[in-house]
Amino acid sequence: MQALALLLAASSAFAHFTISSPKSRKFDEDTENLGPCGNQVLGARSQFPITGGSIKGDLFHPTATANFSIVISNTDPTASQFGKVFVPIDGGKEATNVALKQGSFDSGSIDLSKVSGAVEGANATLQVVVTTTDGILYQCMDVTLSKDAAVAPAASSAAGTGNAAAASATGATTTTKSSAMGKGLGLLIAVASMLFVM
Ligand SMILES: *[C@@H]1O[C@H](CO)[C@@H](O)[C@H](O)[C@H]1NC(C)=O
Ligand SMILES: *[C@@H]1O[C@H](CO)[C@@H](O)[C@H](O)[C@H]1NC(C)=O
Ligand SMILES: [Cu+2]
Repeated sequence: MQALALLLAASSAFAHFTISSPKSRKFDEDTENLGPCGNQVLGARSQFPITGGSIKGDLFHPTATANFSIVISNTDPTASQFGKVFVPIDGGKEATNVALKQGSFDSGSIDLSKVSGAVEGANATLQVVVTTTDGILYQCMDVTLSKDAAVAPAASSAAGTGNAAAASATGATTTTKSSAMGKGLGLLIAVASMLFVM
């Protein structure tokens, strides 16, 4: 039965949260709780639009709150540089304590045009800090700002709802449920085969 307890503990820590766009630094669920950036170093940069971009990801916990911050820098920002400038979403609101639900999430449309230093060609690092049942988790994305970078599809911005992140999460619930079911089934099979051995 000790093996079963271990198995259950391992499955509940699975993934925490991931970022799908823009490209994030390496994801390691075991170090995602280490700030800044889940203990990952500066990586390859992708292009991010100055206006109309968004940060997308997947949450593997029922609920969480998220802070989305940006540091305009050519080098890997230090822990104390993050959390000073939050990306403006929904017409200027700072993206702090954004409520997320399990499944896909989206920051909503980001307008960096009034952020100091956010000019064409500037390098920056975005950090998403998620507070959830197992603590505070970090993920970073290294970008180069560009007016020409592809803008997020209009559907994801959910303009006017005041909570783009929560609103867009509903659409993806089914996917998450089915993958959770898949995980549950896998666990059941693992448990069944263990009982068989015993
Ligand atoms: C998120 O930002 C808010 C507002 O600045 C701050 O009070 C809170 O401590 C931040 N949360 C984390 C986990 O950094
Ligand atoms: C941004 O970073 C890239 C390498 O990641 C570098 O080649 C480029 O010169 C930097 N841009 C600026 C404006 O410093
Ligand atoms: Cu977790």
